Amino acid sequence: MEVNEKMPANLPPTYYKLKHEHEAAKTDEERLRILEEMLRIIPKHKGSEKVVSDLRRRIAAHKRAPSEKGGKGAGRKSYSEHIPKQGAGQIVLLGPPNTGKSQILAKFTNAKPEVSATPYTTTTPLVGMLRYENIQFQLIDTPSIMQDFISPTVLTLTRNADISLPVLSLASDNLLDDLDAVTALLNEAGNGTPENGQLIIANQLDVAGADERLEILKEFYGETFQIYPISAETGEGKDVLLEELYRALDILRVYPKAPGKAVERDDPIVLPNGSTVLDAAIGLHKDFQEFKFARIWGPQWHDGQSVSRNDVVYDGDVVEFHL
Ligand SMILES: Nc1nc2c(ncn2[C@@H]2O[C@H](COP(=O)(O)OP(=O)(O)OP(=O)(O)O)[C@@H](O)[C@H]2O)c(=O)[nH]1
Ligand SMILES: [Mg+2]
Repeated sequence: MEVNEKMPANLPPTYYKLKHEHEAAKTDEERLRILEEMLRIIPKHKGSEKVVSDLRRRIAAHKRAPSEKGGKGAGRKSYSEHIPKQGAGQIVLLGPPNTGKSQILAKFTNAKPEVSATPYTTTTPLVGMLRYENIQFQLIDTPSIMQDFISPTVLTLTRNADISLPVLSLASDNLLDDLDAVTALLNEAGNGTPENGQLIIANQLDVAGADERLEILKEFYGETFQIYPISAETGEGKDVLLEELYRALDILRVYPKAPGKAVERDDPIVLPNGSTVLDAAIGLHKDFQEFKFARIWGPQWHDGQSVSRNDVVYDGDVVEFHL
């Protein structure tokens, strides 16, 4: 197996040493270890983009099908990652390199991803919690997608997400190609397509020429995608985006109230739209599912009226359970 022949000139000597080791390696195990080491030490910039993407593809191929290659692959764990959901919804950022996915995670959450002008900086998914009013969304930053290769990890995350959220950059001169790469991933994952009102972030609204590029993007795709222009740098567009994410998650918040006590506003019960009084009781605590009766407050109700377990609840309702 030859590692990409068209090498940029400025690779470190260790890289070439490893390349020779790779060629001499006898087992897949060894080859994988060397490829990972090559990826680790290679400087990541525009000039090395091809080599980096080539290395990643080889590493993924080794991990995907170790036994097909003659190695002792039986019993190896799957490398495609699944991240358990937390908070009111799982939102997975995905997209081409350098669009600002890590910057969004860094600015919008407490997570500390590496943000850099070199493409493919992010190599593993990273999670942060994104506050929206009195709830939190789980935001996941992922390794950037490549033109000709879909990473199993990113694919799995995209599949399992409540919202798969592509991030494009208004600093890119290849916006339409970028969107094609994103669409290919969404189609493969079967989660997120224009038909179901796919949301897209157009980041870096603050850069020179962003307005013009946004116009072009809207002209071509404004009808098929819901495009949200933001600047992770300045925070512009963030509030509008968060409101839309809340709406797209299709959830509601109800507020529990103990008899004779004030309403708890800072810890809502979060439920899918269409949930019932019983769902709210279970959401509060399993002990409440046997409640005797419940009273409710909200625009759809008479203040404090009694409701039955199967009545649907509305966003913002206050519910008082009597055991
Ligand atoms: N001006 C401006 N620059 C931004 C913005 N968001 C990100 N950047 C810059 O764009 C570059 C790439 O940002 P990252 O967040 O590392 O991009 P990424 O999508 O995670 O890319 P990978 O390296 O592939 O992981 C960095 O130099 C950021 O500082 C933005 O809203 N405005
Ligand atoms: Mg990144």
